[in-house]
Amino acid sequence: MKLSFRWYGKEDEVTLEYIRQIPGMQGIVSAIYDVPVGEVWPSEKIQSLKEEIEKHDLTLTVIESVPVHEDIKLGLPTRDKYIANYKQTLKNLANAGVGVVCYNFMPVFDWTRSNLYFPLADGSTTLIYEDKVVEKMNPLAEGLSLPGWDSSYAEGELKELLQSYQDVTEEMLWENLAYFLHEIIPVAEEVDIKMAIHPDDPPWSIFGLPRIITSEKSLARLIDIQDSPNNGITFCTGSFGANSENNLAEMIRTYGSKIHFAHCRNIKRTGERTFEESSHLSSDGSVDMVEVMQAYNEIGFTGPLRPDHGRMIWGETGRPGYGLYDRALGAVYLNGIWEALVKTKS
Ligand code: DNO
Repeated sequence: MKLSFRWYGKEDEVTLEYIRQIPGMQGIVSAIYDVPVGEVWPSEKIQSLKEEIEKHDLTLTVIESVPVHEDIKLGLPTRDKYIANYKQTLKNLANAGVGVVCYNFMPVFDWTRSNLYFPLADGSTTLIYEDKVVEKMNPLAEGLSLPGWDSSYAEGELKELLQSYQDVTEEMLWENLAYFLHEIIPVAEEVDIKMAIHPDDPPWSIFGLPRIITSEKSLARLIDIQDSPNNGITFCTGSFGANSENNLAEMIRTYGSKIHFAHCRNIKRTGERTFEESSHLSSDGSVDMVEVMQAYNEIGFTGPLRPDHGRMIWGETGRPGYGLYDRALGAVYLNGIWEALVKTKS
């Protein structure tokens, strides 16, 4: 595996200098953040991102993410224009040597939590999800915004968008995903980019919106749509792990060749559809990280792997889930497990 770390570009308080100092760190996971969703990413911007990263002796291993325009997810006639742009972005990324592109197919909202600053007993704070609280949240209320959410909607636009999803069923969302993949995957094959869909987080419907990438069954269906080495998965243990029915290690073994990007995050399930994001340590959460890493080791995983959200520890403040300290501890822990596995094997 290639140990990697997410970096939000030059605005990120967690700098490339700091990331470089994490033992074993090799790759950077990033994106172009100032191009509106649906437009083509210009080659110059991609090139300068790559150069900036390489100046710090790191490599751009994954794009997380090239966002999918809502018209594509809704299956509107305008989708073809956005799909054509998406293809061009893939070509531009391939020209810069990018090999893996992460994306998701969650309607409107990306990852969702009910509290971003939940105090843990050890004095750190973390992200938590409680379904009962989310059920009562109004995504249209002023001021409600989460770090993964697109906040560029003009007044009234979000309301309209939510209304357009009213009659979109899970089955329709699958059809729209299939349409997108039939268009995109041949281009990904041609330019040698591995597409890696991120599971829905949490892996169930929220705010009445359909969500489809939630379980082993969804992965089977995804692969079935277009069985190509370029049609793959970002395997996120935190997302799938929120549902105890998902057997993570088994899923890794089954879908191994389709996993192009690994997110290793721990969560502690604290009730029905309720969880806290714990440190990466197995005994702190519900995900057995050794089992997970063992499965990756068994399948001979050589792709990028990154620690995921961290708690806020040691007084750090910043982007929820994406501070430096706890993610760095996660990276070192994962790398330690990996080293032990590799050495035991040989
Ligand atoms: C959260 C992330 C997600 C992820 C997207 C991928 O921390 O894992 O925001 O980047 O869903 O498209």
